[in-house]
Amino acid sequence: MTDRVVVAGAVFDEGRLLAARRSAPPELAGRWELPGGKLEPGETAEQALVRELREELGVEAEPGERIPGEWPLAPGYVLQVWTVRIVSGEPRPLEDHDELRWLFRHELDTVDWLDQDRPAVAEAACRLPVG
Ligand code: DCM
Repeated sequence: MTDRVVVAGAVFDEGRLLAARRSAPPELAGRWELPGGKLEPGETAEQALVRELREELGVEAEPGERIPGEWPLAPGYVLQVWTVRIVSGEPRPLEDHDELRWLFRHELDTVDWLDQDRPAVAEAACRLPVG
């Protein structure tokens, strides 16, 4: 059976990457992730990403390129990541998160990323300016 896709955004702004701290479920709460969520039936990954970032952060986002790779989550789910540019709005933790942080490349290790997000964060880091 094909794995279900969870899409997440590597949201870049002014040389920083957006990190979001999960507030639920209890086993993931307090860990940091690239914001996103599950595809709904009939959605493309890009559509799901735009919807999720609107719901979770209150921003209008524009997906850019897919970050190469695909990472296993809970059985039956895989994580795919796209670079994202915010078209309008200032991200706020409206749903699923209780804190957001913009991190420069040298700050990426200062939050406790979900294990499954770490390879994607490392790939995203390559797209940030050094410093
Ligand atoms: N998930 C993840 N990493 C992300 C986004 C989501 O591991 N960057 C996981 C957490 C959930 C599932 O995917 O188990 C669905 O996410 P959500 O609850 O946000 O829809």
